[in-house]
Amino acid sequence: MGEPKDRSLVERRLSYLARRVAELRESGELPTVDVPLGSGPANRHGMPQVPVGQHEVKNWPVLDLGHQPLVGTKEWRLEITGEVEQPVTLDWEAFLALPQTDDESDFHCVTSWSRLDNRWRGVQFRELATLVTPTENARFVLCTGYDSDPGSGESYTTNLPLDRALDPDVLLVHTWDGRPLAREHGGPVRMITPRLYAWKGTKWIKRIEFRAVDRSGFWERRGYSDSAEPWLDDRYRL
Ligand SMILES: Nc1nc2c(c(=O)[nH]1)N[C@H]1C(S)=C(S)[C@@H](COP(=O)(O)O)O[C@H]1N2
Ligand SMILES: [Mo]
Repeated sequence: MGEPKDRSLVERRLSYLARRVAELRESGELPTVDVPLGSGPANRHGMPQVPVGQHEVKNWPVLDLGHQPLVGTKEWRLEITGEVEQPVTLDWEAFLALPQTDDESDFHCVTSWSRLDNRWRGVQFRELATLVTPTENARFVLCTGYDSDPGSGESYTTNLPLDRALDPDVLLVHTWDGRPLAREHGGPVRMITPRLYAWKGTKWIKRIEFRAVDRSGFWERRGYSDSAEPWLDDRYRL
């Protein structure tokens, strides 16, 4: 993956995981030696490829709220808004006209399966951030999908720290393994968050809101973690 173009974004990006580990160690919540962060060879950010409490699967399970919206590329729009200088709504053509990134990364579902070495093509989240220019107040991101919970009618949403969304492997993908991303996996476009649990990656994505104040999403309001760090076993709200 190429180097990001906007230096200020890069400078603002903090090593969130290292900071959390340091904080937890300082407070005595993590031992200073032999932390069981996971197993397997180190991935490219220095963590064991299979995080603690996860196991590898070879298939690709489908998880949704019981509603898989049918969104054609003609109707699909992505609204990027909130704490930004230039809000924008992209259609399919405008989205594909942005710089495209190929990457291979892992997928860790909080229900304990991990699917390793997925081949993706899409647009880096940080490319979209550069396009809209987050204000200096922006600290969090809230994403919304085209799907909703058939029971409550509530849209799928998920929140994550902006620092983590700016990781270079956070992509809005339209292609998996050389083929268009299947509807059941969130096609035409979904987000992926390889360094956070996979629920932070909104399928059928329709809206990205930059925010000064964090706002919990669908699963986060039902007990899941706002931060969702796989190597810290950070699954549930404490
Ligand atoms: N819009 C939307 N995004 C979503 C979900 C969902 O139900 N709706 N499920 C999440 C969960 S819990 C996981 S593990 C992954 C599952 O992606 P997959 O079905 O492609 O495996 O998508 C996440 N993103
Ligand atoms: Mo999940």
